[in-house]
Amino acid sequence: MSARFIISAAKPEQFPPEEQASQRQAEIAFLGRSNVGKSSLINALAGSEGLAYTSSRPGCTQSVNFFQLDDGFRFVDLPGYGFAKVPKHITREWKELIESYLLGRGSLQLAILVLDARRGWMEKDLELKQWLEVHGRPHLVVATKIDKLKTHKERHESRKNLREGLNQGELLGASASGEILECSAATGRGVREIWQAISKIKIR
Ligand SMILES: Nc1nc2c(ncn2[C@@H]2O[C@H](COP(=O)(O)OP(=O)(O)O)[C@@H](O)[C@H]2O)c(=O)[nH]1
Ligand SMILES: [Mg+2]
Repeated sequence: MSARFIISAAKPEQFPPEEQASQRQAEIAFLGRSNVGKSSLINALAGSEGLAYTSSRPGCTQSVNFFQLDDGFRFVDLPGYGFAKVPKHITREWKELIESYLLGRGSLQLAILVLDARRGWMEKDLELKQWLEVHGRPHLVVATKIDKLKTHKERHESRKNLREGLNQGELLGASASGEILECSAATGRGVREIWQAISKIKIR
């Protein structure tokens, strides 16, 4: 599969035009904290390393990056949240940018909420999940970097935490339903299962 970069949008006016809602232009957006591995996951799914910019330095991407896949989907790399060093006014801009995308984008078919399998749910992740539910946006939760869990015990603990975090999130208003897919962008594990889940979405 080949994929190409379309545009890096710092404001909503720069989002590429939406075509008719059809399989060809369905957009899949990637959301999550800075540094969890959103861009790496995009590259793994697209099968092209170096497509989306990845960095070990958190808080780099403050814009919305669009990628066109040759099978018709568009991937949208949303800027990460929860990075403490970002000044307040930037956080506000981030919120406006992300909300205008998530609320206004007709071609958005699926939001993939990316978590770090080692860290599990943070409050911001649960808030976002709830927000997606309130606004009726279909979403899928993916726990990445599972290659960092070396032992059986660590993997077991991680799964337990992810499940329990979701139950806890119910108290905050997010529903505990929905499965959590595991993957590693480093080894490619779980990538096929994410594609299977993507291809099951009904294009609206
Ligand atoms: N071991 C491992 N490292 C990963 C994985 N995914 C991302 N990383 C690393 O985590 C850091 C942040 O990744 P990036 O994709 O830029 O995160 P983003 O800020 O969410 O887009 C980079 O140093 C990546 O190489 C993974 O599945 N396994
Ligand atoms: Mg990124």
